Amino acid sequence: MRKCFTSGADARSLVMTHATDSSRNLLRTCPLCEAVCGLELTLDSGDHIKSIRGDHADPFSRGFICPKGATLGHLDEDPDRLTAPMIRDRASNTWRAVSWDEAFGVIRERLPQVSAAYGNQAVGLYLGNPNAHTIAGALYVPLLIRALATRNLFSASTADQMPKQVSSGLMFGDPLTVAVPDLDRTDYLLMLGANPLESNGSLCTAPDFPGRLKALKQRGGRFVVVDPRRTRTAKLADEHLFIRPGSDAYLLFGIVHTLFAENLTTVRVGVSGLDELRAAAAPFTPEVVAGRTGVPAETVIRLARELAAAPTAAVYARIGTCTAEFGTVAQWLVDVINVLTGNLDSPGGAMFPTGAALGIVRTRPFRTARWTSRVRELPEAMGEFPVATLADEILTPGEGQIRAMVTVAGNPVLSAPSGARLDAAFADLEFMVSVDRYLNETTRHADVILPPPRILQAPHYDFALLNFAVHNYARYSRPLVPLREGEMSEAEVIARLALAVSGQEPQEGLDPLTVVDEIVIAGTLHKAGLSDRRAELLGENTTEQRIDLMLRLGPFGEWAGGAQGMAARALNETPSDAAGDGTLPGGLNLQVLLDNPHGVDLGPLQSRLPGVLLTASRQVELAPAQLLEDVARLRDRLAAEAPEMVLVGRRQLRSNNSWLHNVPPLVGGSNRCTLHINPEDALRLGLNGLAVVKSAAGTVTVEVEPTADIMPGVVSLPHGWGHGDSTQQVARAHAGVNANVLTDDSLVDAPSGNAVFNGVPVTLSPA
Ligand SMILES: Nc1nc2c(c(=O)[nH]1)N[C@H]1C(S)=C(S)[C@@H](COP(=O)(O)OP(=O)(O)OC[C@H]3O[C@@H](n4cnc5c(=O)[nH]c(N)nc54)[C@H](O)[C@@H]3O)O[C@H]1N2
Ligand SMILES: Nc1nc2c(c(=O)[nH]1)N[C@H]1C(S)=C(S)[C@@H](COP(=O)(O)OP(=O)(O)OC[C@H]3O[C@@H](n4cnc5c(=O)[nH]c(N)nc54)[C@H](O)[C@@H]3O)O[C@H]1N2
Ligand code: SF4
Ligand SMILES: [Mo]
Repeated sequence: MRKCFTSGADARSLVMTHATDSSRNLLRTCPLCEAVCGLELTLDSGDHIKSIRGDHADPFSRGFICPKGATLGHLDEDPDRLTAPMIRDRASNTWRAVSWDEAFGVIRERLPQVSAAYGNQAVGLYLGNPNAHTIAGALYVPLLIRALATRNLFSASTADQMPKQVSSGLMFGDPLTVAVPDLDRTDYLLMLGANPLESNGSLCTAPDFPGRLKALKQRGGRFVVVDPRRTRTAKLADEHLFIRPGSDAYLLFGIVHTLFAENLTTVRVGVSGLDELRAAAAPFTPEVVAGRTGVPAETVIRLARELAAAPTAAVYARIGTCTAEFGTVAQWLVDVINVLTGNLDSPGGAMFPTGAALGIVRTRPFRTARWTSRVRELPEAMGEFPVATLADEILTPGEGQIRAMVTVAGNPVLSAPSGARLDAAFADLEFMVSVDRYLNETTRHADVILPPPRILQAPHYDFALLNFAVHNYARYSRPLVPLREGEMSEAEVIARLALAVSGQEPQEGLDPLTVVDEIVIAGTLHKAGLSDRRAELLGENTTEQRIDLMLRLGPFGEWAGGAQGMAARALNETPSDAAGDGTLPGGLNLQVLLDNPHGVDLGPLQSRLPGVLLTASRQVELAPAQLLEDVARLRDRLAAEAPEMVLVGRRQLRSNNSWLHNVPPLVGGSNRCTLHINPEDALRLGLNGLAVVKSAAGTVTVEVEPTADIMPGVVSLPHGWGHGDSTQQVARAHAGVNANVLTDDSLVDAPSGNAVFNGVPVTLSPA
């Protein structure tokens, strides 16, 4: 077996050098956002974080760090963080800390009562964003999903990226086959509805996104931003275009129309549906879309020409375009343009990353609507219902009504549309369990809260995010601080919760985590034809052994392709790498990552078509029927009148959705919950100081902040605020308002069920 990795001897000594007599330097991946930065932390003898720096030896993040990573110590020592399980007395609405046994005992008694009385569908599950950043979320939450056996599964995905997954699923056959811009090699980047200078990127894992954009400009590339706000990213770009919120699908169709009209298409991958696509694009002339988007027709035409003429180019679109009424159509058109300009799956274009760990192996083409939700008959996507219908399912009586909820790492009262309605819905439940570090706007409705330990006590591997990385890379971090008496890893919390919801107690003398892991390991080895190799798995515990197994069976792994792949390699029939072209290093396992604690560079993105396609045609589907249906709706909508004022969101560098507002160095300054409004609008509407903002869903009163950086007719509120009743001291002192009181859960993106946060019609008046 060819080994392409450097020796880890030097690296190993760095994992734990003694900074001074009593303190030590440790390495870990930052778990807060999608940028997966390597961190170097100095801990004192009491395991207290003394300082944090970016890890300069990390081949991917190269020392980058943002204010959130740098203040992880404050988060870690937050006095309001829960350190013991909590039980709420409903009569007095008071909380008390209890033992793990007592907490699981209450769950074991109460939750099965709800499913016994009303059936499995009466228990709902909501999974929040941090599940995408934890090993517990990746490896153990699936067990909880199985244990609950409910179709009432909801997550932050339908408040976020579901449109990208549905469009990818329909075009490529697998919702996890997502193309990312080849940021480090592209000559031209068209970015819509993303602000990576504040967010550090999403569905495009790229530590130091700002530096990578500067490098693009330095090598003579061009970079254009489309956003109703002149963001920090827009200011860095060569060109910024204002766009009316919710109209990206029109702009993108205008580009597609032009590519066809001017014969600028260069399709380099196997496709089907080209003629249907051309017909669908026909009505969306640059002039027609200009009326809707506010982007002049000649600009639309120029963008199409520039994309076609650039040696390499990528279109990338994120939250601003996903959380909109035509989110899936917009995401589809992003990849359509990447195909039509010859840039899909091509270096410098939009490419499919190769995650190192074996993922879910799908064998059938993706479909949605295999079942529908009870109240609004909304289609499932990836086994989930839209979070925009969670309140309906709790509040609408009838068979299958949700009467109990489990939430894991989520705060939907602040993050889901019609947040106030969801708040009332949670208050109406008979029982609720939350796995969370905080007592917050959502978990305050729980009967039991189960807290994970300190971030430093968890191991880390980015199972989800490394599948979207702009450079192939892997990094594993062991827990930096051991669990102490009375503390439980989140993995074990979830494994025990899965037992408790089924009314089961852990078997005497058996560790539930080990039991589960052994079952998974045996099953995986069996499928790979490697049942006799159990003893070879490395790791200090069964969680690590699972990771080792996933790395070995992954595309760069020592056991890639299972017994069959290994036999073929032994016969020298195929090279020792998954790409089959001799370009990928092979031989990966956990030991390689332990020997290289700064992370392992697995090389630039490689072309992966048609191998990764799972469509029935084994071609890229350019005109999926479900999306053409929505195009008809998009066309009809051309006649609708545009509202006078609409609301969009915004992310702030020093926030992270709803849960970093209790960290003193992160709040204050520019990180405040204010309503951005164009000075012309503020003057016209007589707004200064406080304004009352009304939508179909609700009303908030908030301080206005006039700025020419937002286009006229648009106002912006960041989400995740609204901590007025919080028991978190700092958050309450910087409460802000819940933007999602204004967003409306009755509206979703039809193909994906995704929530609509952008383009919400509002009226404004002085308070
Ligand atoms: N208006 C508007 N709304 C939005 C958005 C928007 O742009 N505009 N964005 C949407 C997007 S993209 C997302 S992803 C969602 C996020 O939606 P959610 O995931 O529901 O919200 P978060 O605020 O991320 O909540 C995370 C919760 O996890 C807890 N937590 C943190 N770390 C851990 C951990 O390690 N383990 C456990 N068990 N809990 C942990 C935190 O205390 C917090 O309660 O919000 C969406 N909402
Ligand atoms: N600092 C920080 N970083 C974060 C987070 C955070 O809360 N804070 N959250 C993390 C999460 S969960 C995610 S999903 C990512 C998201 O990462 P991004 O997708 O980069 O999210 P935003 O920064 O909200 O950028 C969305 C942009 O879309 C614009 N926009 C609004 N409506 C429209 C529209 O109709 N069309 C167009 N073209 N643009 C529009 C907004 O003005 C905004 O600038 O960020 C992650 N990183
Ligand atoms: S950019 Fe994201 S991953 Fe990097 S340090 Fe900041 S929060 Fe952590
Ligand atoms: Mo997100």
